[in-house]
Parts: sequence; C-alpha cells; structure tokens
Amino acid sequence: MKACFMGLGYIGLPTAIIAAKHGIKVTGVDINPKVVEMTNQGKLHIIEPGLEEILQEVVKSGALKASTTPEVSEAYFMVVPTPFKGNHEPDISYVEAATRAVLPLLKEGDLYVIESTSPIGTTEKMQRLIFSERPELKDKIYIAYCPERVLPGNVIYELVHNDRVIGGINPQSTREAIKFYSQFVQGTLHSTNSKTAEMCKLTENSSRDVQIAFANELSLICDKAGINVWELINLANKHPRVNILQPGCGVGGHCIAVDPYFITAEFPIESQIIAKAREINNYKSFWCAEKVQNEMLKFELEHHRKPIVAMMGLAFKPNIDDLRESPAKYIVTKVMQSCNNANILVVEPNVKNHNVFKLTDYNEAYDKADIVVFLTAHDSFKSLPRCEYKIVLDFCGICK
Ligand code: SAJ
Repeated sequence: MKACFMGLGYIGLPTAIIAAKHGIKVTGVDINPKVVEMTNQGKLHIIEPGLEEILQEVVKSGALKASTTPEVSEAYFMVVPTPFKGNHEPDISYVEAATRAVLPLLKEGDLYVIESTSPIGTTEKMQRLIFSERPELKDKIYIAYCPERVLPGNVIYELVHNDRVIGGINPQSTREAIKFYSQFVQGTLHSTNSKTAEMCKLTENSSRDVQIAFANELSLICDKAGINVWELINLANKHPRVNILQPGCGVGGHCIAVDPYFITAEFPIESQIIAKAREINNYKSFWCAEKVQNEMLKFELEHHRKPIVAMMGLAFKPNIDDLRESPAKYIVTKVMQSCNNANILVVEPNVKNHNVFKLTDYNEAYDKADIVVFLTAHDSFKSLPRCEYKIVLDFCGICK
C-alpha cells in the first residue's frame, strides 16, 4: 500500500517512519525543502530518541521518500499544524492547503485522514471542500479523523502501543481508516464519528489543562497560607479517589496550552471551567516572574547590591530540549527585561547554544547565585547540593 503524509513535523515524520517500517510505501511531504533534504539523507530534523536509526533504515530500503509535493497514493494523511490566530481563533488554513494539494490526486477507493488537532467540524468541512472540487468522488472515497496522542520523547513506543480514536464521516470510512492503522498500531482502535473524534482530542488536552490549573491554584493558596504545596498534594493523593497533578511555572508546549482555545473560541458561554483553567495557568507564569522580581528587590534592599540570580531551566517540561511556548522562557525574559539583563544566569542543560540567551552550566550558575529559581524540573537539577545560604524559589518541585 502507498501512503502520503502531508507534514513532516513532530508527529507527521515519526508516523511516516513507523508506517514505512511496517511495510507501507510512504511519501513524506513538507513545504520546507530543508526538512525534505534532511529526511532523504536519513537525518532527523526533530529530536526524538531512537528514531533516526529507523529513519535511516526506511530511507535506505526505499520504504520512505520525502518530497515537497505529494504523490499518487492510496491513503493521504494531513499532519500539519493548526495554530490559533490573534484572538485565539483556530487557524485551519494549513489543513486546507494540504487538502487542496492532494485533491487532484484523489481517486475512487482512496482514504483521506486528518490527524492534526482540529476544531469540531473540520473533517466535515474538508469533506465538503473535496466533494465541491471533485463531485465525481462523492461516496467513492473514505474520509476520517484520527488524532495523535503521543508524548514527545516516547513517540516510537506510543505510536504503536497507544489506543486510538477513529471517527469517519460514515461507518465505511471509519472501517477503512481502522484497517490502515491496524497495520502498525497494537493498541485498541476505537471507532466513532468524526465530530466526536475531533472533540475527544480537544477534551483530552483540556482535561489535563484543567487538572494542572487546579494544582497551580493550590500552589497560589499554599504560598499565601504558608503551606508546602508539594507535601499537601502528596498527602491529598493518599486518598484512594484523589489524584492531583503537579503545579509548575505555567503550562507550555504546543498542545495543552493551545487546544483548549479550540473549544472556548466556539463555545464561549459553555466552556467556563476550560477558559478559567487557561487563565489560571497563564497567570501562574506571570505570578512566578513577579515573585522573582520581588525577591530581587528585597535582596537589594537588605544587601545593598544587586543579587546574582540563576534561572534554572528553559524547556517547557522536564528532560527535553523543546523551548517552544515555554513558560520558563517567558519568565526568564520578563525578569531579564526588568533588570536590563544584569546578573541573570540562564541555565538549560539540554540545549548547547541559544540565539537569545547566553547559557551557563548549571553547577556554575548554582554556585554563583544568591537567588536560585527552579523553573523546569530537569533530573540533573535534583542532584545539586542543598545550600542554606541561598534563596531558593522552587516553582517546579525540585526541592520537595
Ligand atoms: N505540566 C504541569 N504539571 C503536570 C503535568 C504537566 O505543570 O502535572 C505542564 C508541563 O510542565 C508542560 C505542560 O504541562 O509545560 C504540558 O506537558 P504535558 O507533559 O502534560 O503534555 P505535552 O504537551 O507534552 O503532550 C500532551 C499529551 N496530552 C495528554 O497527556 C492529555 C500528549 O499525549 C498529546 O499527544 C500531546 O499533548 C499533543 O500532541 O496533543
């Protein structure tokens, strides 16, 4: 079988590679010629442990080929970004552009699947677009939505073992899509309709956002009440039906901090909790930055000199090098702006160089600092010695 993956990003590329590894002849398409060139050379342009070896294998065997234009196939997958516009309105223009690119190639019996996180009704919208341009294909091709669920860093395992939700525009489409994914997915493939599958993806990430907001709200209350929030959550979680997540310096990445807006934009009256959770999680980053600034001011008043501050972590979550939409990066930027970059040591052990921040080794920064601010709970920070002379602001539970 031949399949065409439109988009070779964090999800499209790994999925294309795993599909190719399982005997599917894959064309991976990206508008960025550099990505195409690297992929054809067997080089990963994203960071994902273990994936480059498999890429080299499938490129060498001819199972995967990258291109800037799609090729005639039997199945087409839209795995392109769906960002939001200025007012948090979802932007599905990449999905539409990818769909238009494959439109002329579609023929009877083909499968068309959207994997990109999408607002409710996107699959039906693309169905209308396809049939308005190619009316002869009506009821002759299969159209479905199947969201990805993988966690960066564990993609190879999760692509194969996670359950998936597959929603067609009709039962035949769902069946055909299930047939395709069963070639490499060992998890259960759950069938539904396209709107439910779209909402399911948004629900999963909004649910996590709401749960993190609860933990972040507790951290604000505990800060005022003089209670250690980590101890509190640990104790509350001893209840058999309580399972609170961890507070942090805000919610980052391009999924959890984005997808809830796809619901709130369309259902502003109904989605009160979802909207509030977004607000709380955004506010937490602002609050952390203020807290650092206040501590710096206090230090200066007491010691008649400016403090040296170590900002520990830039990545959006522990043990990765991904800085996109990172609350830690936001806090570091805000603090640096407030003091003209003076005496701020920025640490990110998973990144070698950064074009904006001059990075300092974490041991060195910790040694030199008067104030240590833990922003991302990287494992490497956990082995730092405890020093009672330092002021420590722990926003991510390193010292818990
Ligand atoms: N975070 C906390 N406290 C926690 C857990 C996470 O503050 O207890 C923060 C992290 O530090 C980070 C943000 O939340 O800033 C998001 O991290 P994450 O690990 O929760 O999620 P992502 O964005 O890496 O991946 C999520 C996953 N979705 C769910 O767990 C419901 C993943 O399965 C999805 O495939 C992915 O979004 C996606 O692509 O949608």
